[in-house]
Amino acid sequence: MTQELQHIASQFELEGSIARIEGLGQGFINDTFIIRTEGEAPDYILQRKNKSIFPDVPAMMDNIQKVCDHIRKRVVAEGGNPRREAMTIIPTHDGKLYFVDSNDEYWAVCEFIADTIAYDRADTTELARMGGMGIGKFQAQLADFTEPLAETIKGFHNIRHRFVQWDEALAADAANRKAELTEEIAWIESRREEMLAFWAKVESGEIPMRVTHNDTKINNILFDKQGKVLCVIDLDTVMSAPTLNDFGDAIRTYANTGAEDDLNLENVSLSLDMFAAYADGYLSQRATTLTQSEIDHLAFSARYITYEQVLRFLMDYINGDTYYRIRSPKHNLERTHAQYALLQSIEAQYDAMCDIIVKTTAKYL
Ligand code: GN1
Ligand code: MG
Repeated sequence: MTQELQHIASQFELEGSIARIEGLGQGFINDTFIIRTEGEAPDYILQRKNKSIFPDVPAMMDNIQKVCDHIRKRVVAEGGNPRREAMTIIPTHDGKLYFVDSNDEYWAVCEFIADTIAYDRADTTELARMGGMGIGKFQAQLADFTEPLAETIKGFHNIRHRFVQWDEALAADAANRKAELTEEIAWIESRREEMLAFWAKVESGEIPMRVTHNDTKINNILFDKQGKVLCVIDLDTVMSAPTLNDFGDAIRTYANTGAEDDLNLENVSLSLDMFAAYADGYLSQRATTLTQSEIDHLAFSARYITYEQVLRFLMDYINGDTYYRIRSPKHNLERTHAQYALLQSIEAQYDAMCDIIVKTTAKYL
């Protein structure tokens, strides 16, 4: 593998020579490596993009490049450091944004940003506030981005589309697991109508589409050593979508007192303090720009995205674990249970969450 990786890495326009290549991180989708170089040259991130999940990697890389270029210009205009505050995509020697190997696998490289910290959970309200500011700033940087973006995953956070997949999964029952999942399936079905009612507001245009990251869980954000958001990474799912997705998905991780796949469901709950802190940071950047309907649905977006995550983990379990990387045979079911515990906690505190949004918005208007 090492030699193969060396061969793949050598296709890209790297500065310096390769010292070694190491595995990195714990993404559920792509395989990620770090290319360590000799001397002063930067290190690089090498990723095998999962082509069964991303059917058009060239279009995805094109999206990423356009968005990074835009952010880089904004950073430069504001006197920031574009090599640290924007992702730098490295092309191949023949100028492509990806390399296809002899097994028809797609690879891409970007610069590694040194001296940063990535978190798997938020332990302080200050970190949650900074995370909210970072995503708010990311959205603001892209507010005047007008180029069309390819839809890298069809209907990614479109619950109507997810229900089509869900109904197919139940009908096929590919792994023969449906019979043991009566209770879990009812969790999904009992909320189908309220989720579709929300999505109808997107379809009618009441809730607008904007450039959206779509995967803002905490470990997709790099913080500097002073605790500020430096750069938002993992742009694979940047698309035009309701920007509420980014708020909801962030709350799903920042405000969870437990882990995404916690086996002890008593650990799992929504921390109102973390929620308030994230909302404060986020609205400090976005309150004057969002529409009233977006603001009115911020708290609901945490229910929506967490519900969708319950559905996606359960659907993957029903399908026989074909989408997410799993670490044990029941991992997707464990994730389903842990995310459902979070959803219940969000539902129980929903009124308080709505109050926090009203008060915090008023502070910044
Ligand atoms: C995946 O790739 P990663 O680990 O950042 C997934 C997200 C899920 C998340 C669950 C393209 O994100 O949508 O919310 O796992 N990404 C894709 O933790 O499906
Ligand atoms: Mg990621």
